[in-house]
Amino acid sequence: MIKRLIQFISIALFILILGACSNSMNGMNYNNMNMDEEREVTSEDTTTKGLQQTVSTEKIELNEFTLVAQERKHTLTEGIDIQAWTFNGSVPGPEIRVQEGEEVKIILKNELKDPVTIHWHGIPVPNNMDGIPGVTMNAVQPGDSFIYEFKTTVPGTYWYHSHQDGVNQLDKGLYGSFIIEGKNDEEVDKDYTLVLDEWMSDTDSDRFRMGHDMGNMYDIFTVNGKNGKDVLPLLVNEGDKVRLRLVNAGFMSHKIHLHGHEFKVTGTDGQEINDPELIKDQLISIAPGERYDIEFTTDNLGEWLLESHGDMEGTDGMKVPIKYESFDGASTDKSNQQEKLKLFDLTSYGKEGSGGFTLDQEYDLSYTMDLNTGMSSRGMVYTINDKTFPKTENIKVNEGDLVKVKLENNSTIDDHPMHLHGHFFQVLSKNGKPVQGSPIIKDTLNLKPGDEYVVAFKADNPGNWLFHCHDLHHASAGMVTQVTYDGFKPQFTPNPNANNQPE
Ligand SMILES: [Cu+2]
Repeated sequence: MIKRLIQFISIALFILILGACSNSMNGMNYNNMNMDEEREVTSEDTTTKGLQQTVSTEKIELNEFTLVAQERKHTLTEGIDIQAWTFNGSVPGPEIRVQEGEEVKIILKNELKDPVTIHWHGIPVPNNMDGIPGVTMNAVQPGDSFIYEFKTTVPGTYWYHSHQDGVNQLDKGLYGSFIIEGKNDEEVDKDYTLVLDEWMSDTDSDRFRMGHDMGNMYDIFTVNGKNGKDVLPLLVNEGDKVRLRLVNAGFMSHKIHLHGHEFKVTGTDGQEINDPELIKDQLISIAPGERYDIEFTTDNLGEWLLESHGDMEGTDGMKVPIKYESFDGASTDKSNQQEKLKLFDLTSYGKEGSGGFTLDQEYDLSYTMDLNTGMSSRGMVYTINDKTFPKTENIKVNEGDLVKVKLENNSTIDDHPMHLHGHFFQVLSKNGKPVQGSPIIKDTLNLKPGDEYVVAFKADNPGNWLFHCHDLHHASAGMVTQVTYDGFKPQFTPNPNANNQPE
């Protein structure tokens, strides 16, 4: 209660400070938002004038291709045009589909006026391919190119996004899905990828000035870049086995409800769940950076919704119709987005198996990460062990170390979806209770306020790797650390003129 009060007073103070220095917004690390650039998210704006319209998201199934970062005008729904930053002219960027074990070569070409990079979220690439400006490479300057090359070792659902000034560049649309199809993947009839995100209709309001944690400045929710009635339906036939790959590219969690069908959660963050059972009418809460794969059989002729639940302003616009092609009647399914259904619990789902780690085994290293919210003279900060990046203490490892990390969210109102680069970790316990059911292997783990998790990983990929919150408002305001390998030397020289902004 006292903590809550302190937090409330902190936020109130923060608003006062903001009000007093609204013209110096650019000088603040918090949000790091350029008001002029952000103002484009209104329908009558002139900043989209002269820009080419976005194209629909293409599927790339090659192992060598080019991604061009470029500015476009994008229509979220009729009447709402935004100035978007895109890969290959679409929001999301191309859906990349490659096979397990392939060598891929991706040329990033930057046609924007700001530097960019690409990070392959969740894919354990070599460190120099991880796309972190100032940590693994220099940001790719306007007009320049960079070649990424790596092997697709672990099949699953991943995504890619710029890691330069991410809080702004992801907000503008610089992301896409990356699917590695496995040799032993179960055959399905339909395989759809759904990328979730949020946008702002009005960035000039008081609500915007109050910042991310006061009310909600994101009021337009999208699936594959489209809102409301413009969301493309999923077409199915009776008897189809359907796989949906849900990817959250936004900065908010979304609770997704599949209507009319039983389903299984078959994977998360690119890793299979052991022997998942059928469930129904449970909400899959998907946090920023996370992925969930679900599968169902189309045994209920009609037209159904896959919809977001909750009472946020944007919730209403995040609905995907599922249409049986042979159905020509009127849909009887209705939205029930306000209904508080059971939340899917990953920590007691599927069958036990070996994930490689146990709570009581020996570890070479143990770390604790105390995640918290605080105030500084610059405004709100998000801390790891009371420090903000780049002053946070690194998690120092030797190659081969078995590392145990206890994560504690001591913020009173903020979720922290923590993402580790270059490695998967196994989730061993939640709030002191060992994980039941299937082993949980992830790269992004959401901590609600008060949550405490113990995770473990093997230091098997030498480099300097970010470990950070994927609410990038929190990352840009401090919640970033690194896992660093003893003796590792990056293969690039940081260029002080590259404007590297890793968080
Ligand atoms: Cu956070």
